[in-house]
Amino acid sequence: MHGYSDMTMRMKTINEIHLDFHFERVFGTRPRVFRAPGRVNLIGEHTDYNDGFVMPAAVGFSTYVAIAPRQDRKLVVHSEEFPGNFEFDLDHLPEKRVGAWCDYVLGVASVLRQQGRELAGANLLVSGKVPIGAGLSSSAALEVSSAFAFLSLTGNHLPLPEIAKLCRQAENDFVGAKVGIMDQFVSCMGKAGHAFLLDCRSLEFKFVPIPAGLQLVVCNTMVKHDLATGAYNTRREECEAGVRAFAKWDPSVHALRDVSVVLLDEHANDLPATIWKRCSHVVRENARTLDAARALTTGDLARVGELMHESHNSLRDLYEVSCRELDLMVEAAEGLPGFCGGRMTGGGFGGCTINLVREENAEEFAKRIAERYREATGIRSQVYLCSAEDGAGELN
Ligand code: GAF
Repeated sequence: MHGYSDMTMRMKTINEIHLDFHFERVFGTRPRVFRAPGRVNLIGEHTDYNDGFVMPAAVGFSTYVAIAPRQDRKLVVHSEEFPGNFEFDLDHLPEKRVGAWCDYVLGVASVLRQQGRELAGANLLVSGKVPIGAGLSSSAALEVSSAFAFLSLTGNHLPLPEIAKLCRQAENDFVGAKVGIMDQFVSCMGKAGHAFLLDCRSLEFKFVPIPAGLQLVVCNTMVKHDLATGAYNTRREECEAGVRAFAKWDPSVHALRDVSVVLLDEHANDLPATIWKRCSHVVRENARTLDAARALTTGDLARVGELMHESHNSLRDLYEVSCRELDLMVEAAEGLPGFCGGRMTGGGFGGCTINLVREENAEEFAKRIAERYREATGIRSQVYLCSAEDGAGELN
């Protein structure tokens, strides 16, 4: 991934080496270093916790966790970017969030312990390079890199989907954000050059190659969102209310995934308007995601673009998780040379848009969309030229 030049790529390597040295300076030993990426979601928004389909890709922004064992039962957690140094007694870990960034690390430790897995005293140094609150899943990147780091100390090996599940549980139960599995899963399983279509019920997935010559351009509105605040959890509760209603009409419904468009439309007037709007988004977004995976596979970018456009409108009007700045950023892309499709990405209420842009036009697109957005809002945005990257792992 790079900004307007290839600077970020070179910086990343320097950062990784720097993290090693920094750790040694602070803790006096050499660490092992683990990396987990953030993600963009091409389509399939707010479908994961409804047992539906998503199509994300891991991107080059990552969180790094350097770790080395301690002889005592302490967990000492520092960061290069985030404020505060934390020290916990492993045998008396807090049971609930302490209200700081270290909650994502603690949450993972706490779930590992609940699962009866051994935890060893450790020093950790975190370097978070995923923009925070931008909808690029900085939390999942921190959870997954922490999980890899903790497991390495005790030599425990877990299949990647299990790591993704334990990280989601950490965020659900410890941090209190009732997120689905998408972000943790893609952070673990991403593959360079590919998005992947994930069935969030069975966790079966299929890699979908991103057509050659296409760049992922991520535009940050600079409006921050916070998933742990109420709106995300409220959407989830509204979906659950929908499921309870549909299950009365059709007992085979266990999640919105099971609601067909026909059943949805039959009951358009039987549900409170807000609940119906939420259900309508999810049911149709699932269909759009499957359709988009087919279209991307066959290189039908015009169709992918249409589906992304419909997805954004649905998130804006039915699911009501967009905001003025996201809408303006989506509009700002329209008509720019090389633009194939765009929409808000992630939980919403701020954050980023994802745009599919022909590679040869990407630099110019980045410049022009930033100008248009600034004219419309007065806000100086950040635009990242990304490609799909590999999921989490250890650095050599
Ligand atoms: C956030 C959540 F973490 C995901 O699980 C998903 O629900 C997404 O919002 C919306 O699609 O990123």
